Amino acid sequence: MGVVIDGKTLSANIKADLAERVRSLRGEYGRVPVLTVILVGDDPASHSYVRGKIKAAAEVGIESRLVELDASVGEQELLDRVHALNEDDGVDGILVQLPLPKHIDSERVVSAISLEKDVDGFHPLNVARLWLGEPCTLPCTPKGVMRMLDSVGIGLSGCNAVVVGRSNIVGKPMAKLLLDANATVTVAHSRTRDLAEVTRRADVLIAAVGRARFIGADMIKEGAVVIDVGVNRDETTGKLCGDVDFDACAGKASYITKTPGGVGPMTICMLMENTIECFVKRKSR
Ligand code: L34
Repeated sequence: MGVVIDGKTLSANIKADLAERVRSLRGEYGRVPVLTVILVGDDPASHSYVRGKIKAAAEVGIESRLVELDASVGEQELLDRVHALNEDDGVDGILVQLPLPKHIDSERVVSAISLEKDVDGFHPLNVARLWLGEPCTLPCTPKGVMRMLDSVGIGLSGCNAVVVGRSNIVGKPMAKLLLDANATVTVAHSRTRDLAEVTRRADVLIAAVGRARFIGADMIKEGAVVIDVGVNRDETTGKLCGDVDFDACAGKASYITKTPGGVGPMTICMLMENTIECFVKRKSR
């Protein structure tokens, strides 16, 4: 049985350190960091994730504000909201929970967030900086995965890392962070030929496909490190499950994460860290 990298415990430990940091920042600057989350529509998953963010902020001592907008909100109204928050000196971080309704151009909205308040690291200039190797805000999920690997001392240099999934918020930045850690990185996806043959070569496998229990035991190598980024709802049981068939893979992996209780809580925890970093950068300008 592989060792479970427990995102819940790790994130709780990191949040305790962040709370300490917020206390000292309050002393130094006379206020705590402020995070504003914009949530559009009534997608239950988005609501659940945002609740997690608001709760984590409270735990860490970050002040959070939630702007809830109807799914029918116009793009211009949303852009106006973002602009107002950009101008508000009392707001340090702005997050627009994705996905947005189809009639809204998410790229346009994300680009409207001021660079210094982009706590997700999704702004095109942050993305460019990431790929150029310049200082930037790292996207929360890949950052959290790297922290999980680091927490158990996985040596990435020279290893074969395979990322399954090529989204802008997970797959692509994940590949770049692994590359920076000197892994040999393969990005596989829905069109990859003989996917199992590719994933079986992975010393470190990152699953970010969004398909319930897609990665089975036959797709991983004995002793592989398996990180499950997926959060899916099982059609029949209604329970959350990952992209990895945990029960099938746990015996074969050396290290493995669970869903829930794995990458999700780390994503939220890294958001808290990014909010603090944006606050400090703004204050020390
Ligand atoms: N702007 N949009 C923006 N930033 C993000 O960083 C996200 N993401 C993804 C979706 N859209 C976003 C998140 O917040 C995914 N995501 C996210 C965050 C938290 C969790 C899962 C996904 C999480 O906490 N998962 C829990 C279970 C939560 C539940 O019960 O619903 C877990 O233990 O995995």
